[in-house]
Amino acid sequence: MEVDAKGEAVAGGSASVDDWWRHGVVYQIYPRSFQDATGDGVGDLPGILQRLDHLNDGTPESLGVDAVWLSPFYRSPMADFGYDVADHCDVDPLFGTLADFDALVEACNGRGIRVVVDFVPNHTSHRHPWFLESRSSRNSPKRDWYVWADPGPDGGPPNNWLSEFPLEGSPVPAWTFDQATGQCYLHSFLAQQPDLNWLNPEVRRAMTDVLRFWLDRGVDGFRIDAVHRIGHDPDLRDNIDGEPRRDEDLEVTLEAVREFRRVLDAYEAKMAVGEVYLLDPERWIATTGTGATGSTSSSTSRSSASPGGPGHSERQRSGSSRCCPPGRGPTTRSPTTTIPEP
Ligand SMILES: [Ca+2]
Ligand SMILES: [Ca+2]
Repeated sequence: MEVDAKGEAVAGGSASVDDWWRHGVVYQIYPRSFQDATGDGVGDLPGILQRLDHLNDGTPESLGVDAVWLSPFYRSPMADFGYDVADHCDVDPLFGTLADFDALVEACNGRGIRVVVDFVPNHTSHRHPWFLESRSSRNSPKRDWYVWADPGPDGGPPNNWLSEFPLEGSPVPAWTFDQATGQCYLHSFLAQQPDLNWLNPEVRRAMTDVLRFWLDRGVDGFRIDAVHRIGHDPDLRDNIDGEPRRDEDLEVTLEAVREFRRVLDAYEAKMAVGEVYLLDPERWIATTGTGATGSTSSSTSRSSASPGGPGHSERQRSGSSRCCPPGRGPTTRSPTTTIPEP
């Protein structure tokens, strides 16, 4: 059944409601700047609620969007404007409350507007309770939820992997030394964004539970942040010129993506799209089976599509030398930085 902008059933339609994401117009909302309803100068969820007529009031006078994608509104210290998540299952007070979110979803659904939210799987905030626990001791039950390694023989980083965020044009190691436990932790982005260890099944379960949390609250899909960074070489070997990068492992990533698909398939008409930045399409096609044969498996086809979405990392990459071409891994070693205090 198709529904119109006011949520009323309409006859016909060019596509099934189940594949709304194929033909629908999706509008990104950056909550911080969209509409401030509380008068503090920062946009918020109630502000979005006030503007739904602008998005789709059922007439040609509005934008007529089919779905909104909400950039992160989760609890966060905002080191990376919300892409450093400290609680995946709550709304940051800056943006409102879970009740505000529920009200927004209900109002959107009433107009036939789907709601897509951001999912940030590669890392958490360094203030996330999981990382605080992981960091507390080498024997912590959550130690292995993140990627910890001894410093290199020279006291520098464990390997030559670099953060995606250079500092004033200079490369920054993807490792930060933690004085308390004498090891370094991996962060593909800011030091305030420690990478989760997706090789750990407990991490996979915890993060897929996050998907279920929002699906149960009525969201229609996810924009998956930096999904290509989920996996990494378990042996933490250096990147080497001319070889596939080892700080982003395609196979482990695809296992996770297939798991996301299984979670979504337990619900009706849900979708996900990845922020994917891979410069080696031949390897991608060889691994996924997509491309010439058109035999994309349902487990991946809807979950890993868009090359370089307009997410935070793309924004921050612009103006900086983001990374090397495929197989052009960085080779320089630099001293580790100091762990940011919670
Ligand atoms: Ca506000
Ligand atoms: Ca990672």
